[in-house]
Amino acid sequence: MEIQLWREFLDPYALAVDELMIKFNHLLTAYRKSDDYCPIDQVQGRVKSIASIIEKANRKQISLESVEEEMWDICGIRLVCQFVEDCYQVVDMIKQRTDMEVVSENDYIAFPKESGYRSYHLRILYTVQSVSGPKKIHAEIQVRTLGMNSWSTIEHSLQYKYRMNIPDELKLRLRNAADGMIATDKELSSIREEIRTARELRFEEERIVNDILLTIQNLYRFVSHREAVRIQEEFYNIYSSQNIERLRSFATELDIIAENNRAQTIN
Ligand code: 0O2
Repeated sequence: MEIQLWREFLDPYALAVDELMIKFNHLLTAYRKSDDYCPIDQVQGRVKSIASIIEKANRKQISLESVEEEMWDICGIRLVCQFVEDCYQVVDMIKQRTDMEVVSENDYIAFPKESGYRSYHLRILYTVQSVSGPKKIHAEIQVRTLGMNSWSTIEHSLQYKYRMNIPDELKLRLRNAADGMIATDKELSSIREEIRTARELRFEEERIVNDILLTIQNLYRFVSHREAVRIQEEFYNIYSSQNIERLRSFATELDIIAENNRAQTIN
């Protein structure tokens, strides 16, 4: 295929990656806005490079004419989670969506590959509106924990270095490292409530501080300079006490002051 034709061929895949990333990132933002814990920690996406498509087609003995039907990961989305439990929750969320159709799945978390690779793979059909009308394209969503992600990234670079022929001794060490990751994931799952609460508190604090700063900024236009400075100093004092309760009640008091001065901010 000529380079120009490859570009045209890959165009809808690029559109799908953009759209899917926006959708999953939107979920992340929506959860955070409502101070809820989001099972997705990071969203990544990419269109496979032409070189990588050709290399994989050779490796898997797929003819270039049938790449569109047979290669599912030209458009790839990776959803990285903190805990194994989150991965399964994310898989369920995806299956319930009406804007993508899950065609098949592979649970390499419960059943890791020989290499030690773990991840949940979903093959989906996703419709994009291309210049020539609606087009259903194949995409692969990989759902994995942060630990699985680092292992896989490292192993992937080694595969690249050794041209898919990693020496046996190194393979064994990678499998040992994968076992270590399984143990780490289990350990983290056992303290996940504590980690989740800490994280939620951090996001709540960030949100409150942002609201307070916006309101103070606004108040400068409605109250005397001296009063605004006093409020600002009080905020610095409370913030440095690292007491979320005090921060919450300060935010409430500030809202009342803003309301009385008709200086509320709209977020
Ligand atoms: P790249 O550069 O990441 O795109 P599936 O049918 O998808 O459930 P299967 O049959 O293993 O699983 O498919 P395939 O095509 O071999 O693998 C799909 C993708 O999964 C790979 O894409 C990798 O991203 C990832 N993957 C699968 N096995 C391994 C593994 O042993 N190690 C690592 N690091 N990743 C793996 P690409 O095209 O190989 O790579």
